[in-house]
Amino acid sequence: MADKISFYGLSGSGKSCYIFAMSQALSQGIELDDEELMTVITPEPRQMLKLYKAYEKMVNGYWPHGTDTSVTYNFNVRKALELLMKVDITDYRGGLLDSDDEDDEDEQSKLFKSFSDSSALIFFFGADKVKAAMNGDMMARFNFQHFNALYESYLETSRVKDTPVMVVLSKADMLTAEEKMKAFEFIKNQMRQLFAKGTRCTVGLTAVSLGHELTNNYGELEGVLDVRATSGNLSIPILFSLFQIMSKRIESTIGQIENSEKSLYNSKVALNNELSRNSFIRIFDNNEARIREQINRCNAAIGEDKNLLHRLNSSLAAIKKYLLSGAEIYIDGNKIMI
Ligand SMILES: Nc1nc2c(ncn2[C@@H]2O[C@H](COP(=O)(O)OP(=O)(O)OP(=O)(O)O)[C@@H](O)[C@H]2O)c(=O)[nH]1
Ligand SMILES: [Mg+2]
Repeated sequence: MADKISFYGLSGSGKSCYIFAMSQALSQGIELDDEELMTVITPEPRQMLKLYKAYEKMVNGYWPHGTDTSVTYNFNVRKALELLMKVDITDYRGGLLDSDDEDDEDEQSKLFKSFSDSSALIFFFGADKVKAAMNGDMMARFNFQHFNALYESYLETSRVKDTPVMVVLSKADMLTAEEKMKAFEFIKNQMRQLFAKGTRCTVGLTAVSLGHELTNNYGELEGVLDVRATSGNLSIPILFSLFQIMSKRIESTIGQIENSEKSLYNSKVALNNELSRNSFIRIFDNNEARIREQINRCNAAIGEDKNLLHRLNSSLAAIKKYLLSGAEIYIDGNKIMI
């Protein structure tokens, strides 16, 4: 089954454009620290076409229209051609998040429910709005309150309380390096609920952009579009999510190995008991073959799981370095250093 990554952001915060650009960037693949290529590609030709067409439109100088229906994209993540995992990325229509229209209630409640089965929550804030909020714009500031309330609703309704969150400062090309640093501090301050110590949360903060000096003039795209795999931190929100999904998988694989080792131990004890039984009785009631089969099965499962664990651990190490070069990551309020 695919893991789920959910993107939330007000209308115009850049979610769809990010997905269109990311899907082009990551289909080319990124070379990780271990020199292996990681690719994120949709296995569905129609979706591939839809993503490509949207990108092509941008190349031809037009921004895509806002999203009026939420869309889920399916992606396969491969490292050196081996399928690491399948992920579904849901791009909720932005208008939904802050709509008070009664007609939107059903879809809205689906959005709120999506918190609980998502492996990572990605919050989008456009640089234009963050800049306005920093300059005192009340509505733009309210945007942060809105997300804090959204997170509160996740805490209240979700069974798991430690889903990692990445805050994405999108359209980062609108900011100078200094403004970007200030924006990071501002975001961390506005979202203390996530970034403060004692929260036990894993939280990431990154800035993404689709190019340089991009502007929107009545729908026309001007500036330099750059969706190379290593540009504009396009891979970072995805790598952050994968890092979490893989960490969880490592935990569960370790648990599986421990269980198989316990069964192996029990089977070995059973074999010893069997072999020490009276040989005359064993002619009529012999369990040796069955127990040996059990032992072989445990050994095979342990072997397979140890192989998987090794592969997951080495992929995780390769992703970690790349991730930390493009994002600030905090665990329980402490910044993780390379
Ligand atoms: N400068 C700059 N502008 C961007 C970038 N990405 C998106 N934009 C601008 O932001 C606008 C909105 O982007 P969308 O991706 O459509 O926003 P959305 O969050 O999907 O909005 P809804 O579909 O309404 O939820 C675009 O039309 C562009 O004008 C970027 O990287 N840099
Ligand atoms: Mg959209």
